[in-house]
Amino acid sequence: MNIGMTLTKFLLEEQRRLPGSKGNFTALFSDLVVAAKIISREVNRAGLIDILGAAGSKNVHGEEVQKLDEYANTTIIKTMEHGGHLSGMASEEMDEIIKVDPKYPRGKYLLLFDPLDGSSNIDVNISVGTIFSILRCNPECELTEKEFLKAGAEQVCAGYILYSSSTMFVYTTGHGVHGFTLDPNVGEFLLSHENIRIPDRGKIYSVNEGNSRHWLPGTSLYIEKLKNDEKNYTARYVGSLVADFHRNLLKGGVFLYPADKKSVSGKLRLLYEANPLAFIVEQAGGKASTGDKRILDIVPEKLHQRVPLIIGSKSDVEEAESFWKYQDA
Ligand code: P6P
Repeated sequence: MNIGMTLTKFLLEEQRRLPGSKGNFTALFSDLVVAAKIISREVNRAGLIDILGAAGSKNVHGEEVQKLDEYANTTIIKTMEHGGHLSGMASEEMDEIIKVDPKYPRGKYLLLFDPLDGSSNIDVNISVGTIFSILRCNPECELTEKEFLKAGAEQVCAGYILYSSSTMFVYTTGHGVHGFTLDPNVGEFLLSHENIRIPDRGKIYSVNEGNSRHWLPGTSLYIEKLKNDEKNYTARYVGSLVADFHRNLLKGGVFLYPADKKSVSGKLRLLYEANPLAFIVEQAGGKASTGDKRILDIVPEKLHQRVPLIIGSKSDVEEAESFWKYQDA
């Protein structure tokens, strides 16, 4: 592991390697890294909040204690809005887009994010994550929701922060996928996983089998096939998308949150969950689809629209897709 390589230094070196890059990214990223460190500190203290006052109450300092997903949301907005790199933001926690206050300069990017995905797991000390996606935007434009409704293929950057036994920052700008692990003693994200590649096929499948009574025929047939496969697939499902995705990215495997009779469009959000992870997985050699359409090709119609998601090792996703002709059976 290259112990001296911080995320900021790596970005500067990547920027030097990329023709025409002006370093706006590096500055934007350093603001995002600050937000990640602040959220990581709070997530890792979560178990102590009861001592300091549960969410919605006042802590020992007499301050309102926020729910962690609200805290993460506020932290990202407050850390990112004044840097001059963004024209606006969209958050899973906010119905409407967030325009940068006119007192701050507008930038040429849009940040879309799920501030703390899987936050229902935080109370039981299970990994959670922040997911983000960055799109280009004309800083002179009249900013409306329409500017955010771009196909995932137009993303210029995507990533996630996984708050787990350690805190990891994983991102792509279209030049490979790179992972950094936070050293809390140094207060820096250090390069730990350069150029992550997902195995072409894995032995892990991740799906909520509690939904099997709602599954469409193709899903049931595919999962049944995995259970009887001589490769002895194993089931792993944390219930936190970032944790399930990250494990499969490193070890290989497939995650599914398909459309079913209960969730006709799936559960996960296109713009700030499926799109960023799809960009990452394709950059790592994997695949992401709805079952019959590439995630990154979908032109969004609504900011918070949901999408069915099958994502992971290329051969596993393609095998799942081969069962989708039975979905309407
Ligand atoms: P279910 C967490 O609430 C989340 O949004 C994702 O992190 C996770 O993959 C999914 O929902 C779990 O949903 O219905 O299986 O509990």
